[in-house]
Amino acid sequence: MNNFSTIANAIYDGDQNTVVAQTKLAIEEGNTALEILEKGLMAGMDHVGKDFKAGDLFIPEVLVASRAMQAGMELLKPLLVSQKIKSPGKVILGTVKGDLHDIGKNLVSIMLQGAGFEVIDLGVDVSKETFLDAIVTHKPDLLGLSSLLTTTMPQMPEIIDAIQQAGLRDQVKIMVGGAPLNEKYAQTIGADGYAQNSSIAVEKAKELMSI
Ligand code: B1M
Repeated sequence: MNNFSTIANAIYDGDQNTVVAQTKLAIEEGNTALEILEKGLMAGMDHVGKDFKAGDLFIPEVLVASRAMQAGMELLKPLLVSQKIKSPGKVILGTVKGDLHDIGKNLVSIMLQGAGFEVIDLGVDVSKETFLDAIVTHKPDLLGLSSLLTTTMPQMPEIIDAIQQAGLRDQVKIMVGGAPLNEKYAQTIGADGYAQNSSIAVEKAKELMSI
């Protein structure tokens, strides 16, 4: 049985129990974690995004849908990160200050871990000072910045400038991502790379590590 649409609909309805039950079923039926993620969970969240934009859904519904999505992701995470391989590098990840969106960032984190990267996730609403401290403390190979709002995108060049000012810019590669961004913006603000989604984020991270 194809239960991807059941999962997508349950995400839309914020029905966490159905998302969990159907995701478990889809795993048992032998679907790959990536397939369940893309055709089920992400398809549901896409629908939420469209209706939220159109004014047919409101914040409380979007929040409940997000929680259902996170519950499904928890089940897929062990499958996506199961293969144990030598770490290609250390990544610090965070959503920039003023921005509370973390579903995409969490997916990027899961996929990077799946590719063997060591990921230190600073969470959401992360200030440039916190990013700087983390770079000094953890000495990552890569810094990943996420922003979902046009109002928080300008945090990114500020963070990059602060890293430059602190003399740390040549110690760390910087990758940016999030729905309102694009390649041109990444270049303009002096990032080393931009990724449109979590799979491309893994490819880009490897490219930046010269793997
Ligand atoms: Co908000 N929100 N939201 N929201 N929200 C958007 C982003 C919005 C586009 C909705 C819309 O109007 N269509 C809009 C932004 C408009 C804009 O700025 N252009 C918006 C708004 C306006 C807001 C509020 C301001 C609403 C309000 O209060 N009036 C408010 C802001 C709160 C804040 O952050 N300060 C707000 C709040 C929320 C919730 C809290 C309710 C919830 C977030 C819950 C959470 O994240 N824990 C929420 C949600 C869920 C959304 C939508 C519906 C879905 C986002 C999502 O999770 N997508 C979103 C609409 C949409 O995007 N279609 C919307 C699924 C996820 C897998 O995709 O996050 O794009 P995405 O991540 C992708 C890529 O972008 C990329 O890879 C990911 C995986 O493929 N990527 C990276 C992301 N980060 C990356 C980093 C990388 C590389 C790739 O390298 C480091």
